[in-house]
Parts: sequence; structure tokens; C-alpha cells
Amino acid sequence: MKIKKAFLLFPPCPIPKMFPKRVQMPLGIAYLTSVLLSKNIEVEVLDSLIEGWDEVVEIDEHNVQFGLRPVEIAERVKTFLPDIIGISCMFSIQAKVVSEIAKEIKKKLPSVKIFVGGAHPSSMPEDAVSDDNIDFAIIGEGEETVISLIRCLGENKSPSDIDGICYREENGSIVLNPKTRYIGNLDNLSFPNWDFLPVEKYFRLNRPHGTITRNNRIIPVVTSRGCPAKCVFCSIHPIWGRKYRARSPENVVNEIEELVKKYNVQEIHIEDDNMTLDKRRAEKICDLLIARQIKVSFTAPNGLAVWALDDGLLRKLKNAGFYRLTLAVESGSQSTLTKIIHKPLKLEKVFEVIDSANKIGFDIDVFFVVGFPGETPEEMQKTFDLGKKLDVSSVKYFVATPYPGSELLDIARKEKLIPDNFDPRDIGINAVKGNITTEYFTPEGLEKKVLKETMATQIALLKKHPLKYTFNIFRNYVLKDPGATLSFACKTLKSKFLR
Ligand code: B12
Ligand code: SF4
Repeated sequence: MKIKKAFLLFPPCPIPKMFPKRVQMPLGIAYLTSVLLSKNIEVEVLDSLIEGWDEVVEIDEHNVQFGLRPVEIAERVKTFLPDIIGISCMFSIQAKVVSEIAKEIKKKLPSVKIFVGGAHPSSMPEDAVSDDNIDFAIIGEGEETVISLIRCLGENKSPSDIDGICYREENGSIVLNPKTRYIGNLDNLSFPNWDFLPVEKYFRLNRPHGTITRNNRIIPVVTSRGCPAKCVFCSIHPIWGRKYRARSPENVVNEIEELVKKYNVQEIHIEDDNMTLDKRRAEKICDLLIARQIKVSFTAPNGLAVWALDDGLLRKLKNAGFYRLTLAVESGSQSTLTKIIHKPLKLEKVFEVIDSANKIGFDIDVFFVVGFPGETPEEMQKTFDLGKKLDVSSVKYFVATPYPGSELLDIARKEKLIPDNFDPRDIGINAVKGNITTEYFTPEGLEKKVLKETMATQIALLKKHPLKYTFNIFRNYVLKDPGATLSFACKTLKSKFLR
């Protein structure tokens, strides 16, 4: 079966009714487009979120799904008549709709091969291919794997030697080849190809990761893959692995320069797990941006590791165009950080970095996570108290969520902190929804507490910087999505009266 045509798809996503919709240019799909084109495969790309932005279907009392419907997607696929379809299943909550799409496609094109990749199938590959309509799950980064698989299919060979895939044999048994090899030199990868996506529509909507932006013309970039830390809640290791692999500063800056020339990009969102882990490399990226006079704004909405920052690096980042820091502090309790989360971070470092960053003039967002197995109410209170105390622009509290691929899910299962029938495919995007029950809290109790503390923290932030706070809320929430902002505010206010 010679593979000549590939169709790449970003599927719809279920979200809670009260949440604002978000859509970011799908970087994984753009990387895969590049490698497929380099092998002379004709490519068609469909991001069903951007194309179906106005299509919102109620799925239950609390949730809607937005994006093109599975039948519409199957129609589009049929028109292109591909040999393979690659579906990116980034979030576990998309897994069920991915199955629906695969079913609709196979009804129309029974012999087409369906590949799935992304965070969810990377963590639960066997689950993905136990669906009869899905032929292959690709584990972790897909650029090399997809090409090996296409070669195998083209030569009618068994894929049994391919690293990092999962599939069903003809007799129905599942073969799982774990991911053991990662791309050694990321500079060898072609830059992501955005030409097959409606770039101007993403710019116009401007609803990317992080919500708060300065400009509209934004494109995401990844400068490194992998993180050696072992945070208990983190689910990224099945995708990028534990080894830190970084692109050279020249390669990164060449990509950014190209994006500015080609798309007149004004802002870059760095989506690395840990962009500044290699401090020298991060400094060199900044130096090159300055030397080449590339004038774009930067943020890293996925967070920067606080332990990998210092005053010197912060100054360089600011001079290079970074205006906002998203700091993953995680907890206000040192013992929770060290003994439960296993994050290599000292709270003194948090104060030092925030102090420097304020002096340099950054806007600062801080993320916290509460609700770990073994975490006491007193330890959690330290987090909420720190959140109210910090001199930053925004503070978000998330509830620890047992995503597949995280150690947290293993602990929760082993210690029976989640129901036996817990299905990770039902983990929605409500980041304050509890799942775990411990001797100290229930999911419902924790959710109420977090909403109450969120409101108290918002008031504390408003009091510290009334003008800046109001401006940011107005520009980035009220103007962008008035309905969702109002509904979210009502729910948060209501929680004040809940005990
Ligand atoms: C950017 C991002 C977002 C963006 C999404 C952008 C988009 N449409 O592309 C936004 C802001 C929307 C987002 C939101 C959320 N996110 Co997010 N996000 C990320 C992040 C930081 C980077 C993703 C990325 O662009 N990576 C770079 C590209 C190059 O990699 P990639 O997409 O994974 O693709 C590669 C491989 O996976 C593979 N591949 C992918 N698809 C396919 C398909 C085929 C056919 C093949 C062969 C290969 C393949 O090959 C690609 C190239 O190597 C990841 C963390 C991470 N490191 O992955 C979390 C991550 C995906 N997000 C996560 C979560 C939890 C969320 C939220 C639920 C958080 C929340 N509670 O609000 C929401 C939910 C979504 C929503 N509807 O709002 C989790 C997912 C866990 C899970 N199993 O569900 C991750 C893994 C982070 C984590 N905490 O562990 N997110
Ligand atoms: S949470 Fe951040 S620092 Fe911790 S393991 Fe994940 S990517 Fe690394």
C-alpha cells in the first residue's frame, strides 16, 4: 500500500459550559505536516476547533463540545481521499470524540489507515488501539515514527520493529512497542509548516494558551523537549521523555525570524516544558534575538521553572522581548513541594525571582496546585496564604488531577483514592475539579475551598494593583468572551456562600 496522501486532524474538544473557548495553532500537526511533505506525501490539514469555532453542541448538563462534528469531519476526509489519517489527541477528554470520528471515517473509507498520536494515546496506547477503528497509536514525538510506519506500510512489512507504536495484530492481539528512542538532534527537524492552516483566523480570534496577550499575531514555538524533573502530577514524560533535548539558539532564532518575515508575527509563545533549564542556551537565544534586532514579544504560557531563573537571565529575557513570566510555584508549603510533589524548588528562590522580576518590570502569573494525596488542610492553607501575599499580576490555583502518564494516577489507583471505575478519558478541562478523596478532603469540598480562595485572592490582587488588574480582565476576558466571563464570575461569587 503506497502512501501518497495524508490527512491530519485536530479533533473537537469538550469543555465546561461556563468556560471560554480557546484555540491555539496546533504545533504537533505543523511539525508532522513538514515531515510528510519532505517525503513527497500530499497533505491536507483540518483543525476542527478553528474551522468549527461557532459550532457548539451540548453534551450534558454541564459540558459542551466545540468544533466540527464527526460527520462533517468524515465528509471532509472523504473529499480528499487520503491513504492515512493522523489524528492528534492532545487531551484525554478528546479520546471519546476521536473514537466517534474514526468510526464515521471508517464508514465512508473502510480501508483507510487511522493513526492517533499526542499526549493521550502516548500515555494510554493500548486503550487507543482497542478501538477497532483505530489502526495505530504513536507514542511520544511523532516525526520519525510516522515516517518509519509509512515506509513499512508502503513495503507491506510488519511494523513490529518500530519503536514507540502500538497496534492490533490480525488476530486481535495488541502489540505495544514502548518508546525508547527520541530524536537526538532537534536541529535536524524542519520547522513546523503553518501553510495548511488558516493562520489569519487564529490571529483574528486571538484565544491562545495563557489567555493574556499583548498582540494578536501569535505563533507557538518549542525550543526544547523533555524535562528531567519528576513532579508527581506531571504527565508530559510519555510525550517528550525525561532527557532534556534542546535546539541550538541559532536554530530557534532562525525559526522566529522566518515567522516574522512570513507571517508578520508580533508575539511568540514558547511551549517548552522547561525552556530555561540550560541557562547559557536561554541567554544565547536572547543575545541572538537582540543582535538580529528581532522585535517580537514573548511569553512562555506553559510556565518557566523557577529554580532555573536568576536575575541575570531575567534581565536578558526582558531585553529580548519577554514581558510576562508564568511561574510554576505549585505550593506555598515547602514540605509539600519537596516530599509530595518532588519539585526541586526552594520557596526562598520563589521570593528572590519574584522580587527581581518585579524590579525588572515583568507581569507575573503564578500557578499553584493543591489537593495531593497526603497534603493536609494546613499545608494547603499555606499555598492560599502565599497566593494572597505575593506581589504578582495573577494567581491560579489548580486541583491536582490524575492525568494518565502521571505518577499521581498510579498513587491514586494504588491507594484507592479514586473510584475503581475511574476513566481518565473523562478528565475534563475544569482545572479546579477534584477527583481524589483522601483522609483530609473530598473532591467537592476541595473544589468549594479552591473557588472561595480564588475569589479572596482575586480581591487581594485587585487591591494591590487596581488599574492594571481591571485593564487585564477587561482586555483579555470581558472583551474576548463576555458571556463566559459573566458566567464564570457568577459561579465564583456563588462559591463565596458555600461552606
Ligand atoms: C499548548 C498546550 C495547550 C494549548 C493547546 C494548543 C493546541 N491546540 O495545540 C491549550 C491552551 C489549548 C491547552 C489547554 C489545555 N491543556 Co494543554 N498543553 C499544551 C502543551 C503545553 C504543549 C502542546 C504542544 O504544542 N506541544 C508541542 C507539539 C510539537 O507536540 P504535540 O502536540 O504533543 O505533538 C507531537 C507528539 O505528541 C506527536 N503527535 C501529536 N499528534 C499526533 C498525531 C499523529 C497522527 C502522530 C503520528 C503523532 C502525533 O507528534 C508531535 C510531534 O512530535 C502540553 C504539554 C506538552 N509538553 O505536550 C499541554 C498538555 C497537552 N495540556 C494538558 C492539559 C491538561 C490541558 C488542559 C486540560 C488544562 C486545563 N485544565 O485547562 C487544557 C484543555 C484544553 C482546552 N480545550 O482548553 C495536558 C494533557 C494531559 C491529558 N492527558 O489530557 C498536557 C500534556 C500538559 C500536562 N499538564 O501534562 N494546552
Ligand atoms: S511539572 Fe514542569 S518541572 Fe515538573 S516534571 Fe513536569 S515539566 Fe518538569
